[in-house]
Amino acid sequence: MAIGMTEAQRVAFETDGFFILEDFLTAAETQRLSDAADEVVGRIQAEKGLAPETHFQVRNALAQHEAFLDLVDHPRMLPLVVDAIGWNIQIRTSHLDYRPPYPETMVAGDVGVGDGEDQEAGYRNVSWHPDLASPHIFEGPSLDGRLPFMEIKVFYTLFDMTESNCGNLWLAPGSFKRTPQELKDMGRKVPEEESLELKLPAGSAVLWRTATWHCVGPNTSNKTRKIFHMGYHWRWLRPTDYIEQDPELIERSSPIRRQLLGAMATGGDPLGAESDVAPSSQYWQPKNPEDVPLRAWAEAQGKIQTAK
Ligand SMILES: O=C(O)CCC(=O)C(=O)O
Repeated sequence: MAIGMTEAQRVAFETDGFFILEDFLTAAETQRLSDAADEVVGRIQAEKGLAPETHFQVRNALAQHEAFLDLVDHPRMLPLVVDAIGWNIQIRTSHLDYRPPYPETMVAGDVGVGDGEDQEAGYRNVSWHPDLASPHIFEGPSLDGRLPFMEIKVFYTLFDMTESNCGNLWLAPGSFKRTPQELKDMGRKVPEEESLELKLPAGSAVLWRTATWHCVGPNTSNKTRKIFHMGYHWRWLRPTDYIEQDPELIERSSPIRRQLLGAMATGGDPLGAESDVAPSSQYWQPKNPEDVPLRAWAEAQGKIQTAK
């Protein structure tokens, strides 16, 4: 039973692989996140001596600013996340992408093909791809060559992305049901009629299956692309951005946030109560309900919904 998702959103998620929530964040939330992006980027630029026009991405960005951390369990997004992927979850990755306008003389390649000066200049992630399909991850044996459902991300726009060619995220609706091989065979060119350039106001959100083919368009506008992705996957997979989050961060987090940050309840042994003779990863089949407080939360939400 859905605790947050409408029937139309469920159908879009199953059919297209995503649904869009325009103006999801309040103006104050968007401003706080946009300011946080500037602050974090400014700090990293200063620390690393990067020029202001450098494009870069910050991973495990949730640990860089409280505003980003607060997106982990955003009260209006969490029900949608749990409806999409369940309660036995944690953060796989959180990333901020900061992409200043291209230099005026730069000639962008075809959208998502990775053949232009922008690609050569290191503007990463422009090419069409599904996530998790590299030879190291899931290009192993599979029943029919398709990717299993492994994760979702929530994409947040922290700048006005309503125009074309301002570093828009492109998605190919329904492509999570197609094989990565098919995309390769297409020369990584997705026909216009099979793709969608997202044009969204600041503060919008998109909940999407990351097996959906996606790419980032060029930024030939005069504004900086500032966006955030929060990725959720199952606790029995391994995160990419961290092994363990900072103990101080875990210590001051609520139980649900702790779970999402990949931690056990305080004092819990990750290998269970009989770890000496019968170790059993509590990331697989948690015995202590305190290790997965999101379950009780989801059940309580369900009851509240039913009672209405
Ligand atoms: O920056 C973006 O919006 C997309 C990034 C991306 O393609 C990825 O992380 O796989």
